[in-house]
Amino acid sequence: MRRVLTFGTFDLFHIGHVNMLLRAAELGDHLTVGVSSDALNFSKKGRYPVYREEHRMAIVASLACVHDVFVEESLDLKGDYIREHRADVLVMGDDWAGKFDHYRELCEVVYLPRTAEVSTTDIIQSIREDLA
Ligand code: C2G
Repeated sequence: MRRVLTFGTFDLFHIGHVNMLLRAAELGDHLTVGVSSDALNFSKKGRYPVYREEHRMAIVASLACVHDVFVEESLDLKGDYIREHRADVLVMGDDWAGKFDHYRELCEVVYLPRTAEVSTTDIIQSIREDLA
């Protein structure tokens, strides 16, 4: 059994998220997803996600390609998460390319290309413009 681990916020869940999770799942037999906590997002981006943590977790957990979800409390705990979830492969979007290469001593590290022209930030922006 090849176990895949990936991470993300998955706020305003969109097609880029679906594509990433489907492609991550194809790299193994079991997909675990670490969903960033609200607090982690606030510390990273200076704002809370639109959808709160439990809802983002429930959305990701409802997908057929996802077998397990947990809350990612810190960006720096990836080594612990890899061990805890016995990951064979860590999958990240290529916006993180090179950033997690040091985990290659624990598991395979794969960066997948992001889906072009869709992002949570753009969705928020376009809703703001429509309502302005
Ligand atoms: N993604 C994608 N294409 C997009 C947007 C996102 O492939 N157009 C991917 C990202 O590369 C990531 C996943 O979807 O793999 C989740 O994206 P975000 O919610 O934006 O993740 P992020 O806030 O970068 O959180 O430990 C790392 C963090 O938890 C990553």
